[in-house]
Amino acid sequence: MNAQIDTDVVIVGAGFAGLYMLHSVRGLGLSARVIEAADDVGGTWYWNRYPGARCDVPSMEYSYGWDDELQQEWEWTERYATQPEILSYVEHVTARFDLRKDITFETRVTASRFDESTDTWTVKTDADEQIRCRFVVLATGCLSSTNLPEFDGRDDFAGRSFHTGQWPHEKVDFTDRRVVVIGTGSSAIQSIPQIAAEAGHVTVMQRTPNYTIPARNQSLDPKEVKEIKANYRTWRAKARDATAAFGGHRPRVDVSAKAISDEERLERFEDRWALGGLGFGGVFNDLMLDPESNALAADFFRSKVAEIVEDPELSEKLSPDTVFGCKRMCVDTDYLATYNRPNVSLVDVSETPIERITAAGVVADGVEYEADDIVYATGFDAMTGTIERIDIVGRGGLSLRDKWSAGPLTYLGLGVESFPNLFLITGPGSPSVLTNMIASIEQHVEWIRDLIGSMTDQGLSTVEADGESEAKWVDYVNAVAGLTLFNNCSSWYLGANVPGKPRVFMPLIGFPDYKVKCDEVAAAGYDGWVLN
Ligand code: NA7
Repeated sequence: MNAQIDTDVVIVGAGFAGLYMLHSVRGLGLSARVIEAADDVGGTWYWNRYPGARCDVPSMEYSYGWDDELQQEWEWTERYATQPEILSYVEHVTARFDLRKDITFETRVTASRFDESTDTWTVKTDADEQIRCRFVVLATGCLSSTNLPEFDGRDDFAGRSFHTGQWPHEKVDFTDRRVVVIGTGSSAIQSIPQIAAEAGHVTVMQRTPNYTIPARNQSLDPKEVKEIKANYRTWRAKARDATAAFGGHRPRVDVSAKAISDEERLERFEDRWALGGLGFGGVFNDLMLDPESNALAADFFRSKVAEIVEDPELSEKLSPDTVFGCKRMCVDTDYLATYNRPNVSLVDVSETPIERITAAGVVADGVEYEADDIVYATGFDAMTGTIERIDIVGRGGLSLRDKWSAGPLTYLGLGVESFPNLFLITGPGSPSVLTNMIASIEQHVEWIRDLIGSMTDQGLSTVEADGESEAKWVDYVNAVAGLTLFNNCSSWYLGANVPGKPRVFMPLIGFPDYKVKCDEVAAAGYDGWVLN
């Protein structure tokens, strides 16, 4: 104890989570340093600059609610904000709250070791710096380590290669070029229509067709914005009571897809389809619980594909036969219709995987698809990837990688036994990616802030998840997932997209109950945590 420290808190990452954490730590009168790998703020929104990148949560909700002046003064222009607009918002917040001076850019945290004799962490960076602190907060994001499959010959390709999650800052011109896009997740679904509008030819390599709902993006109606802003706090509070921490102003639907007539069901599906966006998933209350209800939604989606895609063979290939909503639903603008263009073709790589990359292109099923550019829209080592790339060592020399070798173990998704004073924001075991991330981030930051504040007031030096509480929590997260259909596909929620990653459902389903539980834990003097 009483070891010399360089700063009270080290925060890893300068995205939405890290920036609010920094502001909150300052509010406690403590010092903090943020370490960020990029050369500027923004996190996910700094890296994902691919054409068409947009948030799939409405902009009036996908923004901070913790400062009323900020939320009153900022003007979003569209229902779904583009990546550049979100990034300028993040830059605005950074300047407005003078956050930059405590952020070290272009520096990666490589290791963090807990010293039991002094109750401090020593954080190491790739700039050969060692920072000693009391608390470490991992604000590393859930989708920040890209997944780049190890295709044979990947480095032989003579053209340009891009990953959607590490897109160049300057505009990439695809005019007249032959482009192969690998993947059909959200990043591909957003970027393919834009690339196709420019390119000579686009060949999409699809392993699994996806469910995607039209965004129906539009300019925001100033009258509607005014109404929301008049009661912004109450409006956001309602969102915090909604399952996914957004859309709280919409009435909850408490009807099973099977409880009504075929005509009424179709009408409801059509209404939600016309409204667009992720709200489609809330059309009935049992789509993720009852396989038959789920199949009805899947049938409806397939009928839409057949309606939009003119070529029946192509329409068949684009029709998923997987559980609806098991992988995160996508939200698109003109994705399916893009396949009606003469310069877009689809290669099904579900049965015969991509064989290799050559200097000239991509080989699948014995055919070489020549390309000037390859776009890897192959996703992320989600939720745990970035955390496990840091060599984190807690009590007794225990490494977090070893502790998590069979899947992540946390209490409330916020802390880990044997790793005192180390916090995760939107960590595995919390609802995170199943929610509006900003709402989840705010809830976590505020909870961590209050805990650190309370420890400071009481003169306590460590807090650590209790082993039994952690084990029960992990069982609970698994049990909740087991009640749903979320375990029935190869999603990144389960780590199934990364070869060799343990297959465990990582996020907790159910934001409002989770928030109540966190509040109860705090009110009971941090039940399930060991404080010293
Ligand atoms: P996703 O959703 O993980 O999508 C990645 C896509 O890449 C998906 O279609 C994968 O097919 C495909 N993929 C991955 N590896 C391969 C290999 N080896 N061969 C062929 N195809 C492959 O990532 P996104 O960036 O689109 O979206 C991530 C999240 O960001 C999204 O959910 C939103 O929340 C925002 P698969 O489906 O695994 O068969």
